[in-house]
Amino acid sequence: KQSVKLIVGNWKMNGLSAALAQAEAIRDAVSAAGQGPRVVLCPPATLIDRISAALADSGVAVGGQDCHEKPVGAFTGSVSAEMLADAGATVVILGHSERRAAFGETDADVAAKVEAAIAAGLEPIVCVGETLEQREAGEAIAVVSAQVEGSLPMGLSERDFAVAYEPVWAIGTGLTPTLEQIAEVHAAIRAAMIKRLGDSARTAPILYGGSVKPENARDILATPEVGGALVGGASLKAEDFMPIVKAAA
Ligand code: G2H
Repeated sequence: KQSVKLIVGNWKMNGLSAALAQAEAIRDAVSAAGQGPRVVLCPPATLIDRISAALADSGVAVGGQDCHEKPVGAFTGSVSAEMLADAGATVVILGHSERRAAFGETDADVAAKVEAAIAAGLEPIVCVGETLEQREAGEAIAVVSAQVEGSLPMGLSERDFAVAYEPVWAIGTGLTPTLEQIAEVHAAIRAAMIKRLGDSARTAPILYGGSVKPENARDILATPEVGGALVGGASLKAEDFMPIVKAAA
């Protein structure tokens, strides 16, 4: 029997107060749909408090998109894991390629943030993925495996977490890998997770992310070792997001 899938919406830097209505529409549609996947919405940090209040007890959880590695201190502009939890988040996306690229986050930085997240009781979703250049050089598996080993701290053993495979060239581009390519990388990620963390890493879901849409969600979610999806653009509106949620039921 398949375990329950995990569908995570990553709103990135999209969403003002008016977006609360979309979160409420997703909440209502998820509860109307009945049995389905676990659903998490990750809005900008400024909306976490309001959206988590609106989604309380609805079955749709709320997450952050990043956190600082330190619990508190003189880090102007940063948000700690405990602050996310205090605002109502139960999950946090870490090491997204946009942060690795634009903010220079290394595997070691991501691992430190994962430690901070688990110390605050958050469930981390750790992102990995190769660039187009790396894929064309035949390095995708090696790059992704090294990212898994470097970004997952030993403290994750026995904790709830997920890994998300997001090929950089598939993010926001409309391009997606073939199902065979997804299966191959997910199998390599599972092997790297077990090598790093032992048997406790056999059940943590491995999400696929990168241009997941209503049209491709069903096939991607039926691919071996795909435990769910990390959805960007198509998570902003309930009408796009709900077909993906339903494809995971
Ligand atoms: C990849 C993904 C969500 P999109 O960044 O994390 O975004 O679905 O827009 O490609």
